[in-house]
Amino acid sequence: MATAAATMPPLPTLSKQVTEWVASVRELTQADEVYWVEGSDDEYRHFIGQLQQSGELQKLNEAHYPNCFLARSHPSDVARVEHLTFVCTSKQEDAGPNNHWMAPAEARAKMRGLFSGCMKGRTLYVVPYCMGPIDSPYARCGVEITDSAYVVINMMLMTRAGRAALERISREDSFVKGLHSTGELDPNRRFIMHFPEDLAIESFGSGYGGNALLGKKCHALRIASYQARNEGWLAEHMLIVGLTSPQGDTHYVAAAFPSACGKTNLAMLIPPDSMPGWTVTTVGDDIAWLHPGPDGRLYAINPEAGYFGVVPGTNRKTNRNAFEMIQRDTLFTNVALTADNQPWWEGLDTGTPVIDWQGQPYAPGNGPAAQPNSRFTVSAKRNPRYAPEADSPRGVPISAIIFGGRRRGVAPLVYEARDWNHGVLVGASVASETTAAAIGQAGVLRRDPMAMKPFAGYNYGDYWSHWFAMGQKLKHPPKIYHVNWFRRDSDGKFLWPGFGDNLRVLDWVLKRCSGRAEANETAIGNLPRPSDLNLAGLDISESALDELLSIKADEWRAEAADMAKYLDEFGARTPAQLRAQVAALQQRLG
Ligand code: SAT
Ligand code: MN
Repeated sequence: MATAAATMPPLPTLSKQVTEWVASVRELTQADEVYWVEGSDDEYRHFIGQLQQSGELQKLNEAHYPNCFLARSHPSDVARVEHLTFVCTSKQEDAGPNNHWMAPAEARAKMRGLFSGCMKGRTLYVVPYCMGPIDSPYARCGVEITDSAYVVINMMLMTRAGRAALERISREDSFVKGLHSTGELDPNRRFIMHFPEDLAIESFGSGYGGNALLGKKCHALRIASYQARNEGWLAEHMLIVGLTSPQGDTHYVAAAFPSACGKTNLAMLIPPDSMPGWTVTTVGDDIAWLHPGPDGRLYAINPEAGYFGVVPGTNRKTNRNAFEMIQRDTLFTNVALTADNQPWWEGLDTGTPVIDWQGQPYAPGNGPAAQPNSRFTVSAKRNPRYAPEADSPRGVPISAIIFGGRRRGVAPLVYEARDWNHGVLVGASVASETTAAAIGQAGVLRRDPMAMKPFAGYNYGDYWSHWFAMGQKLKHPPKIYHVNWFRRDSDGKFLWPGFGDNLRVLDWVLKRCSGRAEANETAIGNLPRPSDLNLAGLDISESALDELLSIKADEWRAEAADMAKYLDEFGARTPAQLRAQVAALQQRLG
């Protein structure tokens, strides 16, 4: 990697749009040097070496965690910042009450001030990347300019970054422009701005995850959801999992849950011993781009190429695949350390922390040893159950869509929507307790329709209309479900074991999809009876099952009324069809 040579764009056919934009950013930021990322393994190793030298990365115990490194972020910069994240459309109502809005001119001026001269004495890295298989018509490209080498190596793991992406960009001459600087990490000078009408993102003052790896939430969800609406597809906060039954048929399921609610665990599920013969493979763990296919079914690609997963709680029992996956070639951010320099986190059943996530001697009085939103970054190829179809340019056909949240009450273990249009209400009704994935109080119940509250790049009212319109385009739409793995009893104990045992619910879902399972028709949708679920080998009480698989009409009447009130926030943009679905639900509830 010769930095001097890298000031020259590497392709003779390089799009002028890219070179002119890079030149203008260089002028604005006053960067000393420009480096174009090629995407090679040698280059990755070089960046790792550079970050070790600067002290930004620390090598972990090579015998136990080969090629693994630890990064510590600033203690005030450990999660997404929803209150500092803006969608800057020309008209405020296009961003909707679900987004913070700023007028584009005002936002651009503010960001110009912040970016002005901010890379003096530093290198500007140009990261061309492709979201999705490089040869897929569904994939979309972007270029992230950043002054953080940590961001570069994360983008190299999380996306298809480098020369191949730049070649595609030069061919298509259309890409998302993402500009990022870590700035001074001052929370008062931190903004994540989106300009969907210009396919542009500007992010300043954070080096963390969804704030800084612009291919992820900023591009693949906020900008892409806006593009998807115009172009007739969906960009969703969904994992994609492949399930092969003991009989040998394979189905793909997409599932939306809010951040830190177990998407990675479901995407990498290990079947319980009492369900032999099942094979579970991962297509994606966080984001799905869904397109109507030529056969009238819905096809999904995972735009990402790696996982940025929550570390705490990961162990051999909760997620053996993820646990094994992060034993090598992994970047850890904000975990604790043992005396022999191994990473440590809450929920790991071995070892003792001696250094906490902030680099201080561990003292239990100071809170958890690992930051609750500490993360691993690892290439998807390291997943022992990486689906071979994950790189397919046409995507995988989706049999069922599952929505879910973290709710101690009200929502049963699982229920099935009556049809696609009712499913739009089921998705729109997701409510979930907040988690450590965003700055703010955790454990507060909030509405999070389709698990997209922080990520829908336009007005939710228009977004629901788009969901209804998508149903019209599908001759064979997936069935839609809602699950809740987090239901608790009156003592606060979880009623359902979760993790691998969630396959029992997926088994019922797939049987329903092929007309091989019964259900109990209720006002909210179809629920399995205990006898409809495979419960072999599961130690669960009858009363727990009863609570998990029943609904209380008064709770649901209150829920429906609350939903109706929530929809009022979106005024005339709320589709009449969605109001009609709520009214029909209320009528069924009596
Ligand atoms: O920080 S990220 O947005 O990348 C992770 C998450 O919150 O889902
Ligand atoms: Mn996510």
